[in-house]
Amino acid sequence: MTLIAEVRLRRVLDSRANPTVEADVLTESGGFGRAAAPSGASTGEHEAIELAPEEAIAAARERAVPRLVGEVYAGDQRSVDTALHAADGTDDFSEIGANSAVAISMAAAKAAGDMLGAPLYQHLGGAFRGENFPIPLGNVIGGGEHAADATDIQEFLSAPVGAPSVADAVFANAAVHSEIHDILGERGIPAGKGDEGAWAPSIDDEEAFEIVAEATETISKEVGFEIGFGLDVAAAEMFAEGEYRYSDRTRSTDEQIEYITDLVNEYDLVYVEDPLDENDFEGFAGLTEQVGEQTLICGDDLFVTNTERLSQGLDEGAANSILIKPNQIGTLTDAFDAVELAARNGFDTVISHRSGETEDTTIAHLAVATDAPFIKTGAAGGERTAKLNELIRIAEDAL
Ligand code: 2PG
Ligand code: MG
Repeated sequence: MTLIAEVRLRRVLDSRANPTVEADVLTESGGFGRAAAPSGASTGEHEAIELAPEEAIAAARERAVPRLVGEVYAGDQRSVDTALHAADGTDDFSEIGANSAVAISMAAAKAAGDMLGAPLYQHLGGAFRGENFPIPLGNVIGGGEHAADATDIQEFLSAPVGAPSVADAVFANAAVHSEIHDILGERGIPAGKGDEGAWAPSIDDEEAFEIVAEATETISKEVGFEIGFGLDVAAAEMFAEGEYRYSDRTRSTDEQIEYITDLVNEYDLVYVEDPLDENDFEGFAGLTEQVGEQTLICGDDLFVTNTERLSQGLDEGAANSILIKPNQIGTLTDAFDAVELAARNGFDTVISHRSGETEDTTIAHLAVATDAPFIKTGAAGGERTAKLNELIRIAEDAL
């Protein structure tokens, strides 16, 4: 094991053309790792704090870098991340910024893998992974906070659950994305794309359900394996003063639970993320009781990759799966702890991108390393395909 020799931090562009933090970590033996922080738009209220990149970089240079250089072994991830927490001193990374923390944490892991001559997924735990590969959930139509004047529901996700390989799954999602473009064209509906590369037409949710059901069915027949679909409702974004505000109506919590239950039954949804407000553990538990046997109810803004919030969810039976976003919690160690707690308790894990992304591929490795059943990383767009193509390469290498 060799010590961290240098940490470099800079501002680079993300997919929304906003600045974000990129970190390089170099080790004394010549290992090199580079990683960039992603950034959310529909962020959870309980997430670790992202600072303005310049501020995060200045604070990390002053407080974190001296605790890492010459002090910590790059391959000892827990020590790297403990040093980041110590440098920050708060419980939400509000001093050095979760964006600086996560970039350094991921870059250190990459430097350690490089030093060992191992791909990142192997360094992060590939030796303990099973025979499965993560199924990519591909955002094909969306709106919410990711596009103006589009659907209320944030993401309609193609889910190729019957795909025989990662590559088949990736290409199936791309085919669904393209089929939807054709259907929109036939209907005379113009559509640009939202932040994650999904089509963002000016249609209501009902029409989006019709179109996605038709497209997944068509492509499923074409490829010869099952393609279902799911949702990220991102319900916290439409929750105000105790009710869910859709474009055409409002729903009470009970009505929202009934609505989602009906959708699960009508469309055989395989996945529903954040169907209720981020503080409504009770509502999540009620819905999970109704449909938890037949679909995944996933907590994103509800859990924010945080083991304390996940523990509460486990106690209350709220959801049956968790979204994992390293930047929500600030370090890889914290993200791994959440994965482990979830897996030990029978929750499925979904490793996820953010709406603001870079060409960084760490989450593809993280999904394989942790044997996650799902990865949510879009269907189209360079910053999304960077992860999907990396999954294809990893599969060729290891699965
Ligand atoms: C989500 C994410 C990613 P954002 O809500 O799951 O799809 O969006 O990064 O904007 O929080
Ligand atoms: Mg979400």
